[in-house]
Amino acid sequence: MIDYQRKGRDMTRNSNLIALLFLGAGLAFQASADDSHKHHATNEVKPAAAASAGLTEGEVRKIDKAAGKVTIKHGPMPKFDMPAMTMVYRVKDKAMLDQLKPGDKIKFDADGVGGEFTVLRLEKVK
Ligand SMILES: [Cu+2]
Repeated sequence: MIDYQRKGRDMTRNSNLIALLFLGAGLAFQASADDSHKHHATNEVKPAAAASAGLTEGEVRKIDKAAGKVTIKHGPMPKFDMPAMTMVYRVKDKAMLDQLKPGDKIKFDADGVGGEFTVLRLEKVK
């Protein structure tokens, strides 16, 4: 039992060492990576634009009801300084997904909730 615990600690230490070794390479990779989705990581909100931005147009691509997530191909979102793209959003309430199917045109409002982009409001466009 004691031997097992010691072995576990050594393995943890080795993992940390490996993580450190790769940290430099990781940073270099990030710097050169395509930054088209950079804004997603920073979760930056521009308060001045948020109030008047209104709803964003989008099209439902994929629905994951169990996870409470929806993939939306959306137009530009000035409030997040986000260009048009396809991305996954959480939904505030899983029931919001009941009325949706892939291909539906929608208008929606989203915000950063707990570090994740979350759809707060959503309506279908007829
Ligand atoms: Cu996006």
